[in-house]
Amino acid sequence: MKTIDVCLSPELMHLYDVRDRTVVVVDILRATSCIVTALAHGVESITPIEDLNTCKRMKRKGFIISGEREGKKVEGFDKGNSPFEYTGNDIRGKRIAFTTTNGTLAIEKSKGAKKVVIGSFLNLSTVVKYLLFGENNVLIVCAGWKGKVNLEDTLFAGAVIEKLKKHIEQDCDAPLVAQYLYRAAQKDMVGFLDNSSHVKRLERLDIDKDIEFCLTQDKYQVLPRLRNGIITLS
Ligand code: 3SL
Repeated sequence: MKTIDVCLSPELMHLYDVRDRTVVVVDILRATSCIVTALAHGVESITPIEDLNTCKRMKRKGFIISGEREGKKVEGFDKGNSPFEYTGNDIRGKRIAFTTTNGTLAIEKSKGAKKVVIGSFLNLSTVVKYLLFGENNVLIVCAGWKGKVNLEDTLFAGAVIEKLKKHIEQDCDAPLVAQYLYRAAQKDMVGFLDNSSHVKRLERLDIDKDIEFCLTQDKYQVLPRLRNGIITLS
């Protein structure tokens, strides 16, 4: 039987050998939710970039430059980190260079994996189906917040594990932690996350609608994959 594990923070990546695994990177609030939304709405590709200035320079190469620092759109950037900015016709067929505080870092740290896919609640069932039929062991990499664990990414991991529980063996206790949390939260995820640190941070930016949107399950049936440093659907 295949196995699944959960890396609760990118700081713990050194504990995992990902060379033979499929990695699912998740940053529910809000980077991977934005990536899934953008690709579902016709973006050609997303290039995740760790560093702000490198991302800025991509403008000259014809990219839409986007992302956040401290949750806010960066000065001079075309777009920020709200999924609602990635639903319009203006992004159709475009290439996006994307940098965020935690999400793009988690993607960067996952690059050595056999396969890397992008997960969110928005494409939960599509991710689950892919993992179910894939041959590799699985690692879910939670982006967390500046190296610390967060609730929303752990809940996503729990949701995946709950759906795969009859088909995949858990590697250690982190998947169990995630699964138990998800069971406690699943009936009212928005309420469950009310006291979480990132929801509080985002509330200060007055973007409750982003939080609700990012917790919506199965709005899209897309599977973004990272290949050669670029995320696409093909
Ligand atoms: O850290 C990240 O990658 C972001 O998604 C954070 S925020 O939701 O834009 O604050």
